[in-house]
Amino acid sequence: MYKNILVTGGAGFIGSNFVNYWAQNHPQDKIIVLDALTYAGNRHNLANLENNPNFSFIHGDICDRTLVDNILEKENITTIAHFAAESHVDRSILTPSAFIQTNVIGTFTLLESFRHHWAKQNQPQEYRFLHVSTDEVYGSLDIDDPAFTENTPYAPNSPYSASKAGSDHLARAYYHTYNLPTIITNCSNNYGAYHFPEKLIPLMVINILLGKPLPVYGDGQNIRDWLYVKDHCSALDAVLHRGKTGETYNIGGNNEVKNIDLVKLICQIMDEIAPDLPVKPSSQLITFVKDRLGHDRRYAINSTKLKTELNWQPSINIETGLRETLQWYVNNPQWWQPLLSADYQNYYQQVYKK
Ligand code: NAD
Ligand code: TDX
Repeated sequence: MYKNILVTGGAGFIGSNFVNYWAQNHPQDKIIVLDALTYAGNRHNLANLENNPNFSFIHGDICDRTLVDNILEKENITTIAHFAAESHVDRSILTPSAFIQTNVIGTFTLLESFRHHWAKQNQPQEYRFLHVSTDEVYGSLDIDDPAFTENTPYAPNSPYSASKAGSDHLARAYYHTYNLPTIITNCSNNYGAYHFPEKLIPLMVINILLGKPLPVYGDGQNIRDWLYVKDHCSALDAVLHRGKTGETYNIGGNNEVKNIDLVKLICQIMDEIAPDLPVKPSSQLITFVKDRLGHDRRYAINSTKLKTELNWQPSINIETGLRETLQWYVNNPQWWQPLLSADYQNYYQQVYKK
């Protein structure tokens, strides 16, 4: 059966990669993007689809219940893929309230609206509410701890991860209480094209191109499990088509890397692929700076469940995916240059000039 799929946050990093992926792999499905176009939303990410008759874009807020009700009814939505969120940990430390509003109240609004819509259609079994979440809800691992599984207790440590944990609990409760067909995914750190400059990888790449310092927090020994964004999209495809409602699926890249090693690898690849760098070797720009407050030491995802039950695994390792990603930033300065706005500079000053 064809889907009418509402993608919230579809103009952001992962959301836009997902929309582009979905249009390519499921061209008969209708895609409706709902996005508030915050600083992190960018319509250019969806430029390829502007003339696609099965794609439409609605500029609006997921907290607007009337708007969401109207979209679900008018577009006869069968599936929600919910990406919209405030997503940056450093911003959640500076201004947590937006995280509670969008991540908790926004998710609640969508769940309520979808519940009523689903009930009006006599509770079709094939409807889905896919709640896209993060490994950060599980807290921080020590170096020898086993990776997070779906049964790891929640222990969020930042306002961001606490707000995502709250939204996960709501999605879970709506299945348990109303039998609403929700599925939760908890994914590790993504990287790829259209990643907003504030996040580690694009920030390092852009600063190398501009000859600016590369700020590594604390001792640089924190570990993240990196997943290529297109592999995240294929995992969500597997979950939407073959996943069981009421379940949680962990999605990871099986690519644990220390921040400092990742930054050095980025420098090495950039020295090879980028012509005329202002500072070369670019590793000279690495600068250790004050640590992030409450900085989680290590994340690692065990995605055995996804592998064994849904036959999914990542297709690309970090070296290959990183090379492709870095080349994309080198080739597309017209995408990232306008994002380094006065507002962004102001944010940058607040985080890095403490
Ligand atoms: P992002 O910040 O790049 O994009 C968020 C998008 O949501 C933007 O387009 C923004 O305009 C939109 N948005 C924000 N508030 C909104 C609102 N109130 N109403 C409508 N739209 C709104 O985020 P991302 O990195 O693409 O992350 C997408 C989702 O995946 C998030 O839920 C995040 O928690 C989760 N996630 C991200 C990662 C990662 O590494 N980036 C890893 C795991 C999970
Ligand atoms: O300037 C920096 N220097 C630095 O050392 C920045 C921006 C980050 N870091 C460190 C902090 C983290 O240990 O790099 C690591 C990665 O940082 P981010 O890119 O900010 O990602 P993280 O905090 O791990 O969260 C990301 O992955 C999980 C996404 O932003 C979240 O939305 C997702 O849920």
